[in-house]
Amino acid sequence: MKWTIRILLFSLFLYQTCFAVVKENFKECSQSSFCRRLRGIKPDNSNYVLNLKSLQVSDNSVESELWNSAENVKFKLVLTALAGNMFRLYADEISPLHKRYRVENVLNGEPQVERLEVLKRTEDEVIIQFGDNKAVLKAKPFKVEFYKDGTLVAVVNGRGLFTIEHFRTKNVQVDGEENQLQQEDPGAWEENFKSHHDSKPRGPEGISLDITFPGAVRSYGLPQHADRLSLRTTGPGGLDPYRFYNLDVFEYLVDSTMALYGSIPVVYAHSSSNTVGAFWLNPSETWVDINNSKDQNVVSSLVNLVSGQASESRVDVHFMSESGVVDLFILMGPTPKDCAKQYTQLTGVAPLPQYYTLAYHQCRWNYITEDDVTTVVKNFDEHDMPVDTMWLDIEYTDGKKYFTWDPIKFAHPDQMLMNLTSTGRHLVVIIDPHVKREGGYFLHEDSLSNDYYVKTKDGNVYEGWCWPGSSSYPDFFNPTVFDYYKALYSKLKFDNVNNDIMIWNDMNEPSVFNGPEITMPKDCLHHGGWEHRHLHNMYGMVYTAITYEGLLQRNPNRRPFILSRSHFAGTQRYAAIWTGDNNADWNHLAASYPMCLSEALAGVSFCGADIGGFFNNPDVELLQRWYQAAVWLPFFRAHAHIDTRRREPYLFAEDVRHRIRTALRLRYAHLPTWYTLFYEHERFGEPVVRPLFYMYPKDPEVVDIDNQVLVGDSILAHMISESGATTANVYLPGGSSEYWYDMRDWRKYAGNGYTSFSVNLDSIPVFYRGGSIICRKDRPRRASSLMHKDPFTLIIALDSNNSAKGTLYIDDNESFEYRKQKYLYIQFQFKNNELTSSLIDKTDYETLEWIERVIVLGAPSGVQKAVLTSKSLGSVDLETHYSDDALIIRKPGVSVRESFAVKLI
Ligand code: NBV
Repeated sequence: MKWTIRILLFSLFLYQTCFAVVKENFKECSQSSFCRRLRGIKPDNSNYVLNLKSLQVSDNSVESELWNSAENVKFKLVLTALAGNMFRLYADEISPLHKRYRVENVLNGEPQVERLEVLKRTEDEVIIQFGDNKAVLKAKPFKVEFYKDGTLVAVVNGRGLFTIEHFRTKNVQVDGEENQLQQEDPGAWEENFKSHHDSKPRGPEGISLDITFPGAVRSYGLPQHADRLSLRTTGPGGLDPYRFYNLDVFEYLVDSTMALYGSIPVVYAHSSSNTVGAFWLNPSETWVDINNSKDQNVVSSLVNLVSGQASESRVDVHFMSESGVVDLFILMGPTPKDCAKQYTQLTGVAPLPQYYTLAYHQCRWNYITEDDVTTVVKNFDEHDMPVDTMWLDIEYTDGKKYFTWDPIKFAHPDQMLMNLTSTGRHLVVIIDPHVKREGGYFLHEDSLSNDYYVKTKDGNVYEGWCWPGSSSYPDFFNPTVFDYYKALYSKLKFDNVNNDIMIWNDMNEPSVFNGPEITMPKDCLHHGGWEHRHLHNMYGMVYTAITYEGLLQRNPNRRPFILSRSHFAGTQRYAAIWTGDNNADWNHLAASYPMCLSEALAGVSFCGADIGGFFNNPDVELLQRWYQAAVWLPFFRAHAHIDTRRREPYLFAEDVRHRIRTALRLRYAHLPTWYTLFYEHERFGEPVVRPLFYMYPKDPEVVDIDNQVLVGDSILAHMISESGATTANVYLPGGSSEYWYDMRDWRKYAGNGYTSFSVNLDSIPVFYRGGSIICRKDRPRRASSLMHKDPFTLIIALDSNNSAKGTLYIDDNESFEYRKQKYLYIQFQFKNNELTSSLIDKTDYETLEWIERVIVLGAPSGVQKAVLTSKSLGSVDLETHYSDDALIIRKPGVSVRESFAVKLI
C-alpha cells in the first residue's frame, strides 16, 4: 500500500473510530484547572476594592486603581463612555510579571467615544452619566451598576466573582512547609488531559467576572452551541457552562453547551421592558455560566441586588477565561434591535455579498472528477432545478496539498470552470490551513525556509496530524505570513484560479487529529512569543481575514465570498459560516434555526446548516423538510459526508423532486429580498434573520420560540422538524391588528398567537406580514445570474390600515461599484389605495428590470381597474382581477428605475 494512502487511512481511523463517542474526548469544566478555579470562587466575598482617591477623570473615561486586598496586588480599571449607548470596562495589571495578551483587529477600528459627566465623586462611589446612561462605581467591595433611563439594568461584580489571577512565580516548598499557594488547584501550573500535557510556562492567569441583569427573563446569544435560542441555566451539579474553545467536534450533540467550531462571547439579557448586552472580548478558552431566576435551581440567596426586589426575575452571567485582560462592553439597548446594532457598531458588519452567493449551493465531499461536476450541473438543468454554485472538497487537490489540483481527476480545471461559468454558475474550492510536510511542495518549502510555522514550546516547528498526514500550521499572526498567504490567492501561485472561484476555509479551529481535544497544544508559540492559549479562538478568523484580503488582491472589484467553519467576534467582516458537521436527523434540522439565529444576533447573519445533514443518510421526508426550512436561512447549501449515498435532489422520485424544486424556486423568487436585506445589514447593522423576540420584544410568549424565523421584518417561516406532521402550531405575533398572509393561499390571519395549520409534505407554513411589500422574481430559471434582467412581482400585504411599505435594492450584483453610488435603493409605499415608488438615495443605476405584476393581499373589494402614472408611460389603465383572496394587477410594465404611482379605482 502506498505510504500516503496508509497515512490517510490511519488518520481516518483515528478521526472517525476513536472520536465516534464525542463527549469524553472534550473537557468538562471540572477537567479544566482554570474553569475549576474560577467557578469555585465563593460569591459575596469580593476582595477587590476601588481606590477612588486615585480616580482620574477625562472627557470620556474614568480611571482608578483597583486593589486585590487579599493578595495586595494593584490593577488599573478604566470605564469609558462609547458613542451609541455603550460602556467599556477595562482592567489590567499595573506592574505585571508578564504582559497580558490584548487582542488586536477584532473590533472594527477603535470605538468612538462619548463625552461623559461626573455627577458625584466621593471615596465610596463615583457616578458618571452620558445621555440616559448612568454608571455607579462602588469602592468596597468593587462593583459597577449600570442604569438606563433611571432603571438598574446591569451590575458587574454584584456577586463578587471578579478575579484577575495576577502573574507570579511558582511557589516552592520552604523549609519543608507548604505555603498557602500550594493549596491551589493541582492543574494551575501544569495540566494533563488524556495523554496530553500542557506546560503552562507563565502559570495561572485566569480572569473572571459576573454580571447580573435585574429584571431580565431570558438571555440569548453566546454562539456557537448546538443549543436552544434562549440560554439555559448552568451550574455545578447541573449543566456545564457554555464553553468557548473552537474545536472540531466529531458528530456533535444537540441540546448541548459543549464548545463547537466558533466562539462569539456576546450575551443579551432580555425582558419585555429592556434588553441589555454584554460583549466579553477575549480569544482564550472561555466558559460562561448562566443563571436564570425562572429556573428552579437558582440559589435564591445569591444576592439581593435592589432592596425589596429580591424576588424579581433576573439573569446572572459569569464569564471565565484562561488568560488576557478584562475588556467588557455593556450594550445599553434598550431594545433587542438597539443591542444588535450596538454590537455591529463595535465588531463590524458583513459587506454585501455577490448576488449568486445567496442562491443555491451544491456541495459534497466530494465531486470526484471534472466530469462529475459537469454532469451534476447538467442533471440540475435537465430536471429544471436551479443551482448557482458547485463546491469542491479536499479531494480535488493533489494529495491534500492546497493550492494544487489533482493531476488526473482535475487535470483541466480551467475547462471545467469555463463549463460552469458559461451557464452562469460558479465554483467554490476548499483551502484548509494545515500544510502537508512534503519535500518539494512549494507551500511547505516556503513556510519552512522562511520560518512561517507555529512553534512548539521548545521553539521547534510544530507538527500535527491532519488530512495530508504530517502537517504544520502557518502562524497567521505573523504579519509576513499574513502577506505571504494573501498573495497565494492571486493567479501567480494558484494555477487556474480566476475570479469565479471562491474559497471555503475549513478545519481552521485549527483541527489537529492528534492534538489535545483535536486542536493545537496551548503552549505552542506564535509571533511575538504569545502562546496558542492566548489567541486560540481567533486563529480561524485571522485566517479568513487573509483569504478575504487575498481575494481582494486578486481582483479589487469583485466581492469575495468565503465560507469558514471556525469563527470569532468580527468574522462577519470576512466570511459566512455554517453549523459544521451536523447529522441527518430531525434534531439537527431543528437546531439549525436557533443556531443561526444566535449567530445573527452576534453579528454573523450569513449562516446556514448542511441541508440533509452531513453525516449519514436522510430519508426523503427529512430531506424535503430540510430544503423547505433552509430556504429561510441566509446560507443555502446542501452538503454530505464522503460515506453517504448520493443525494442530489434530481436523484429522487418525481414527487420528491417536485417538492424540492418548489423549495428551490421559492428561494430564487425571494432572492431580491435576501439581497436587499444584506444591503440593509451592511448599511444599518441589523441582522438579516431575526428571532421573534427581536421584533416583538414586549410579547412574553415569543421568548422561547425556536422553530420560527423572521426574514427581515416581512416574512415569517415555521419549520417542520418532526416526521409525519399533519398540523403545525404556528405562533403568529403582533396582536389582533397585525395581519399575516399565508404564502400558500394568501389567506389572512391575525397575530393572535398560536394558530393551528394543517400541513402536508408539499410545504411548510410561511407568511408575509401585513404592512410589507415584497419584491419577488417569479420566472423560474436555472441560475440566479439568468434572472438579473427578469421583471419583478410586487406583493403588497396590507395591514389593518390598508397600507404597506417595502424596499428594494439593486446594483450590478458583483462589484464594489455600489460604494460609488452605482445602485438603486427604492422605497415602495401603499396607502389610500395607491402604490407609489421613490428612490431613497439620489443615485443612478442602469437596469432593465421592470414590474410585471402587482398582487395586493387583503385588498379592498370592488376594485375595477388600476391606473398607472409615470413620466415615461404617462397615464395607463391596467387590468385587474381577483384571485382567491388577492387582487392581481396585470403588467404595469414600468421600469423599477422610474418613480411611479398605481392607483386602485
Ligand atoms: O473536508 C472534508 C470535511 C468537510 O466536508 C466538512 O464540511 C467539514 O466540516 N471536513 C469537515 C473534514 C472532515 C469531516 C469528517
